[in-house]
Amino acid sequence: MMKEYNHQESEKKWQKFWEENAVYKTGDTKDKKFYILDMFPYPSGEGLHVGHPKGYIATDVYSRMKKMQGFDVLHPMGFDAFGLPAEQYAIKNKVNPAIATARNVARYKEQLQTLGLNYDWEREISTTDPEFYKWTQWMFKQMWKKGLAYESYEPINWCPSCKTGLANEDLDGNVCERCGTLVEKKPLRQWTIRITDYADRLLADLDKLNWEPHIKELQRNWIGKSEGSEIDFKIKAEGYESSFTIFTTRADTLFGCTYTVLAPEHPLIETLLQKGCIGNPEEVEGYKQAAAAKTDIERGADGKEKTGVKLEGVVALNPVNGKEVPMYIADYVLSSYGTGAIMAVPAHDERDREFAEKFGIEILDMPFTPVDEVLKLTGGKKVTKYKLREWVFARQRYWGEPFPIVFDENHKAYAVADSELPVLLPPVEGYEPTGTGESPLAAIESFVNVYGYINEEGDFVSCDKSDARAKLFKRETNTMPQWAGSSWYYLRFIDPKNNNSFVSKDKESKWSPVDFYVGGAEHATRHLIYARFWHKFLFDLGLVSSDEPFMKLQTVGLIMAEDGRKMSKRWGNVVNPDDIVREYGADTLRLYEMFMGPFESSVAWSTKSMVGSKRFLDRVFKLQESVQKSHQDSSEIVTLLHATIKKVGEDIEAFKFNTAISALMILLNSLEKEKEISLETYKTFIILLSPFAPHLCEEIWRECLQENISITEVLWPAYQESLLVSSKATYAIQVSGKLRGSIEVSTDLSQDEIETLARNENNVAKWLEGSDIKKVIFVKNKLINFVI
Ligand code: ANZ
Repeated sequence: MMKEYNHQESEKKWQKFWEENAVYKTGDTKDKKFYILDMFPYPSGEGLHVGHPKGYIATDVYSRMKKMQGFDVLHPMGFDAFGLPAEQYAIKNKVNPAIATARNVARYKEQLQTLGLNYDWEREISTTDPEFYKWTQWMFKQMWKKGLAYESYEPINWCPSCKTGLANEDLDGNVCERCGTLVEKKPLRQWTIRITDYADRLLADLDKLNWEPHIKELQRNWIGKSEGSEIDFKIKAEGYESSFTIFTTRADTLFGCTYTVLAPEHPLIETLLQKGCIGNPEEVEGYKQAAAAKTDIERGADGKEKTGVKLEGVVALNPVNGKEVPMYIADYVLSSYGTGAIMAVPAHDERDREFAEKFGIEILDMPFTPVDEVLKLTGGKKVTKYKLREWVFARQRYWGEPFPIVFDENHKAYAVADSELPVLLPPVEGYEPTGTGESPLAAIESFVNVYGYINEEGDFVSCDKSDARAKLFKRETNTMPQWAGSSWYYLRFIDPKNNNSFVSKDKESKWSPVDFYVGGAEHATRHLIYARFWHKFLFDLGLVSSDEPFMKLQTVGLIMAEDGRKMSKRWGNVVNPDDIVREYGADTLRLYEMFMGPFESSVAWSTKSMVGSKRFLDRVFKLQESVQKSHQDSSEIVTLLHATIKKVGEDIEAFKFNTAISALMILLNSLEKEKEISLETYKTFIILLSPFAPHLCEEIWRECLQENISITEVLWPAYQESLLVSSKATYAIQVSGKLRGSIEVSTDLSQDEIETLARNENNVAKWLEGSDIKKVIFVKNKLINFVI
């Protein structure tokens, strides 16, 4: 009598075995490499729920197969532990963020390890580790030296609840993406990075990338390239001559321009007010102040009632015909876009029409004039504008990387010398944000005040106060945003312990770029833009060998709760992976999450279906009872086996895990019908299943089949083309009579098996999601219709 499989015992045993035998150490002997990466998590205090590891399991399955296919595989994991979430957790729970982070990282890691994920933990990194952020600071310094990073004082988005300035990317509409509070505009001293210098390349190079089209589209829109013209308008005012430049994408409509608008922040308004040219200064001042409190998103929103004030006493001259047109200030014109001034053509522009109707301005429908003609006539020029804004890079918060910058008594900035890096984040008593626009670091004198001198390279070097060269400098006290470390962390995994550079040239050229990157779609216009920009900057310095960091990208569909809502503590519908692992095993969880539905779709968790995965694994274990060493399999079995090898390999490659698993289920059904099966066939089956259920398969491999190397080290089986099915049929798949897909299958398959395959076809699965199948109409070799 065969002994039962005990997942609790086996899973622990094999995890220990794998660790002791370092089977997950990154290989460095093969001529083929594969770098597969998960977007690393920030370790929140709540630990993982079953939704989090879906992507991790997928990269794990994929990387196991790649390794068995003879690649050196790099599959690392780390923690993005700086930033607001970690800090807020710390404040709420009244524990120092450093301590909370260490605790949360340990907890995350333990949870990930119980899932049997094959990360090379020797390469673990955390963005909060001084040995890591030393390089973040070093890279910022390079940007500063190149003039790409600069200090600025413009009004930026300010979250009154998080008490910090935010980048455009940190907003969700006009609220803070973190806490949902309406953001304000606030002038603030800050650090800014000229990401727009890279706008063109960020846009053009999207074409090189094997990314999902909708993610590329999100980036295209975020960058928002617009080709248009800049044209100068002269103004006529009492005792003052001047002009302003407008940006338009429709220079051909210039003859229809009946008024012009300046953004409330436009510098010309201030000048006109000071010169006393404006007849209604109080009204204009009042409008300016009201506009300052609104965000760009609020101001630019479609359908919002237009407001504005006419500038009395001044007019603009239309440069094509010298016609006088009135000037307004109105907040629908944004100072941050184009030139902050427009020519308004109410006959052709919806927003201008609404404004003109409200203010009783003439609407003049004139024939179009070719753009080139307009530009000869007016001296205007063609220009390109972007929606992408410069990257607001400073946060007035404690838990982030300090800047490698000091100031002298005249507020002249210097970068600190490389030998002074890292600039350590000092331990503090109170890390709550101050709300004053200063970070809590500003209150720590021992951090702020530092004696030193400027060396020959122009960098700051600290020295003792008594040193003859010593002068007092003040450190920058803002910290970097959460997105800093994650903009380059993938490079550090390649060479995590290097003290001389962030990555060695040799190792970088072997492993970079990341071949396959897997993570949440919510990063499309944040992390994925920042990291691409950062990488291009390093490329321009000759520090990395590719100009794009992530060649292929796959986003992960959410796992919803059983009630169809998002899993959240708030709804009390969270499923904890620890409970599932204990009761059903990590392999069951892994297999189930890969089988739930198409990888990119969001699917609701179902404990009942998960139990089905457990039953499947039990059947695989039991199948060994029918293994006969000398048995010859029938030709049908051999054919099916080879078709399965092909399908599982191709489907894992394409991240179609659910259909790879259904192919294994079909094979199991057929093998179970045989009285005996050959050892070779059983072994092949176990190898194909092992990326999904590594513990069970290792147990069978080593204990039951008495093999002497780990299953993680065996070669992936190859199929023989000549043994693949010759007779195939194509089924049209309908859902309630509407064609939703098709599949090609072997004619040897049973109706049940074909139905399983059809149900899991990606598009069909989407249409069936959440519905009960009332009836199945099956026409052999032709059609399956699921009636819902
Ligand atoms: C005259 C005109 C006539 C315009 C027409 C459009 C249609 P995109 O495509 O988004 O780049 N505009 C320019 N700068 C602006 C600013 N700072 N704030 C708000 N609106 C601004 O849009 C460019 C068009 O948006 C420009 O072309 C300008 O209006 C307006 F039939 O000029 B247009």
